[in-house]
Amino acid sequence: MSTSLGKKSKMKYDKVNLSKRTLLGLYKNMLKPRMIEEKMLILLRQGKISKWFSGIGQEAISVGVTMAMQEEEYILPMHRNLGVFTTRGIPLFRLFCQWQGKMSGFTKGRDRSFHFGTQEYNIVGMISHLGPQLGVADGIALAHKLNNESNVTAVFTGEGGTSEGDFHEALNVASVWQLPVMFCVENNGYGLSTPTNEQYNCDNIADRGIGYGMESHIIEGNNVLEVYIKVSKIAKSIRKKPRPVLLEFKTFRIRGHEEASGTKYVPQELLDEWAAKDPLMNYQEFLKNKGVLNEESEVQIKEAIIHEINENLDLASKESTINPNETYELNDVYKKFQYQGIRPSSNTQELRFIDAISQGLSQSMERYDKMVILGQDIAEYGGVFKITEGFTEKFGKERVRNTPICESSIVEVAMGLSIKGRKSVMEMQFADFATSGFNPIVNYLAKSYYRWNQSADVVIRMPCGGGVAAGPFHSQTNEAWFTKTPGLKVVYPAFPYDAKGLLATAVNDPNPVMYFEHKALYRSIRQEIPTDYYTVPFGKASLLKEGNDITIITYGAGVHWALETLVKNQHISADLIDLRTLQPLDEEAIYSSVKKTGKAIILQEDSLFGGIASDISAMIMETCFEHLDAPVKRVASMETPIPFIDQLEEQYLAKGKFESALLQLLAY
Ligand SMILES: Cc1ncc(C[n+]2csc(CCOP(=O)(O)OP(=O)(O)O)c2C)c(N)n1
Repeated sequence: MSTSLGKKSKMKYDKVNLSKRTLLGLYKNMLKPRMIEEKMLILLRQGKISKWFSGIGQEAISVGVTMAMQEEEYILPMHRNLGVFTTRGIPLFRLFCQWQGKMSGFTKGRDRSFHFGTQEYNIVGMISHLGPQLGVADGIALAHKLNNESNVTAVFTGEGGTSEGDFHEALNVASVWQLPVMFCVENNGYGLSTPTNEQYNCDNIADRGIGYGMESHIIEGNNVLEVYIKVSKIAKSIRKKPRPVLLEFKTFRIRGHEEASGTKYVPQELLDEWAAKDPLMNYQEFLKNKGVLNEESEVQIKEAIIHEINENLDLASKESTINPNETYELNDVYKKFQYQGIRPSSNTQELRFIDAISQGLSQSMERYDKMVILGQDIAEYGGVFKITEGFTEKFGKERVRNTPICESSIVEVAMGLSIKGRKSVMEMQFADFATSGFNPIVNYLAKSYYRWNQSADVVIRMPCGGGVAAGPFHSQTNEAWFTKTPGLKVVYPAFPYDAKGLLATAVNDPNPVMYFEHKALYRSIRQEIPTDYYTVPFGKASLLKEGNDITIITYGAGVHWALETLVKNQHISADLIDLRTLQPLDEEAIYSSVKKTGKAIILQEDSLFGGIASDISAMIMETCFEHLDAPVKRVASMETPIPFIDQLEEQYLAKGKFESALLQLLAY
């Protein structure tokens, strides 16, 4: 053991009424991560591992909290919480494989260090962005609450992470919904090089509890008995009376942020002061004074741990390195989904686009009695577009949940629900506001299955699009932000029939689906559609018109613009392809049509650069070059933000440019 007590210890352990077994258990559980870390520091110096975030000096928190939890309860740890993983009994072989990027780790070499979760041990690891897991803990806790399970969820963050919006959003949501979560803040003095007085401006982070209407406690984080006893008591009381509690653990980061960055910026007195409060050495001394531990048993315990470390490290090092295989990687981006075609019944009714979405959503809620809908103003008010009108009467407020204005947190809650096996549909009030939930969508939902095979069974409904004189923040069609991100599916219907059937499939699919619904179509497009439940497959475009001279490829409102143009120009013989889903994309439908017609025009409502039209154009060029009689043409909106007033919006939108571009290409 390299850490010494420095000055004489000031740590006080109150008289406790714990069994010898528990006292020793706490000791062994703290000793193991300490000894693993000391070994890792050696390997790091030898260049055998790439990075290490040390939790030395903070083990009492990981261990005390984990031992206060029940096995079936979820813990969401951070990068310094090795003690959570070891106390939960994860085999060291698997941990070492994880850090070495081997197949027997938890992410098949796809993610590093503690960035993984495991349902087997009820642990959900962090993503680099620190804050998002706080909201994920809310989602897990919500599922427990809805299931009437009296479980607590514990989630960790550093004091640096509390400055992120995710922290505020997650605590606020947990308080409003009274979710059984312990928010564990490890206040270790520094966030990378930033001291606490440059991070927040209040005495204690626990003081913020009052602002959230939440009980909070300050706990001496280096005193394992205090951590274990207090957290056990709090967890027990949460199980009886579900509610969130904010816990601030006072501790110190004794080593650098990560090993390469050092501690030069930390005053030596502080390091000395906290070295004297080392949680392990002090506790070891206490156990010896109490007669629970002696020199001989100490040596025995350490030898057993050294043996376990060396044996497993040896095994992990012998495992062969990953053999890259493209197909294998690609097959793990999305969870396998066996599409079940459910045919529509013969009963039909004429519905507007908006009613078809509402009916589809309602039928999915009937089909999945655990499915939850989340969104702003969606309960009694029925949503700003009235899609969920009448839903609370039908499904209850527990399943049709009004949320505070916190898009990030709600995406994270949806992720947490998925971890607990519940489907959810989130209504983004306007697609534009996805920016406020962007991080968890593209980093958490999208990457989770690839990273540790945890699917995000979430649909995000995105009311989008222009032509409604709503200006730059209520009119965007931002599908390109998501088609660019592997792991997401993107759906964009143009007709009531497809809207209803594709929404059913989106809910059935266990992968995260961005479901775009164009606001201008809501009340303007009607269709006779089946009344009962049915599905429409992803990745199958619809050929709306058949012709020989040109292929028009579009989706969403673009489909209706193209139809209008063709009605006006009856002489044009065109294939009109409505893509319906952008990810997966029906490449076959595009290629076979272009090979037949020899000309392709792609119409997209979004501004041109970086939109999906560019990719489709490149794909046609790469695949159908020999069949082309003209350059592929893209028609899109102007390269400006979308303006408010009619005249400017009309000028902006691609609609006005389509006809002339089409005629020009035909004449080429
Ligand atoms: C969104 C985001 N911003 C910045 C970082 C870089 N970063 C990683 S850890 C860290 C410090 C975190 O401090 P704290 O939350 O106090 O935890 P500690 O490392 O002290 O345990 C920073 C700035 C990041 N990973 N994510």
